[in-house]
Amino acid sequence: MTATHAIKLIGAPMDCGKTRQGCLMGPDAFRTAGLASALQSLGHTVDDLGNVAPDANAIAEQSGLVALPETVGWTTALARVAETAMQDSLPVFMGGDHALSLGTVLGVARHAAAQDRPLFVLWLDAHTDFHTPQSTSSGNLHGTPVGYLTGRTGFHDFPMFEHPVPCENVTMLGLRSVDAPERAALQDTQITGIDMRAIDEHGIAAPLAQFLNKVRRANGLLHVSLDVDFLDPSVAPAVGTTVPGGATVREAHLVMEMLHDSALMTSLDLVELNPFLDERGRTAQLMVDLTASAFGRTVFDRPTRAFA
Ligand code: NNH
Ligand code: MN
Ligand code: MN
Ligand code: MN
Repeated sequence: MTATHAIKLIGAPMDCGKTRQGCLMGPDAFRTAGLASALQSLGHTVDDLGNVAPDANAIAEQSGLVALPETVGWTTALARVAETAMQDSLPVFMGGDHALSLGTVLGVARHAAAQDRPLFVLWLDAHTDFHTPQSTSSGNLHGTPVGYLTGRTGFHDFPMFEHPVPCENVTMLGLRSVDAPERAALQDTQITGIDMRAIDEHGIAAPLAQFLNKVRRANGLLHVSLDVDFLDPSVAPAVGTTVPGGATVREAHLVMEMLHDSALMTSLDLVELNPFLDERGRTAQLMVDLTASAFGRTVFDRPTRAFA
């Protein structure tokens, strides 16, 4: 009864969303760790489209921002690829740093608008990534995609985000590093932010179930963005911005298993994997295993009779 998907793997070796380099090797690490065969073995059709390259543009560098023109070039290219892929598949974007979500969600949102369906976003991350190009103090544009996709002002160098995702359609899980300007801006929004303390106290399943019910009731599309630093650095060291106290292996798998059971996910980003920082490929392997969970892998087929 499990639905099979036509999955498109799309490499986005984007590395300009921050200064520390290495995420450009992400797509090949996902390939080497066996992402395609893991998904195929679950019965899905998998097509690896290779890697996207950024568009050229005439935007000028801007002091205080890291690689603005290149980031805009990736945004326009990825939005186009994402919108096209959504027409006949479930795209999995293999990053690349989190700035790639500026483009992927733009394209997904265009598709959702054309289908006249609401878009929901699940952000799995230590960080809220709610900056604007004005509010960021690091200048790292990987800290801005949620600001962009919810329609915050200040993104005038980027393509217009025509159909912003309503804040009440965004849920973040795993938070434990939020900058003061982000915190202040988030106060005035309906974004649901579940931090690690809330997960410690109440578990990760309840807020996720609540969010998934909301997506289902609205007949929404669901974009999931998985930042490696959602995970605790002890199990996922291959990321430039480690923050202690992250999700455990089981918490992360449970999220993915619930996503699979819901059958609601329509697109997925795998971001911030920096293979240069990995230990014998363990982070890449965990990310592949988590993705497999989101597409139906279980360790044990439960007898439906006993659990019905
Ligand atoms: N908020 C910080 C910044 O804007 C950190 C963002 N880094 C991330 N986001 N890794 O997921 O620079
Ligand atoms: Mn992020
Ligand atoms: Mn992060
Ligand atoms: Mn910041």
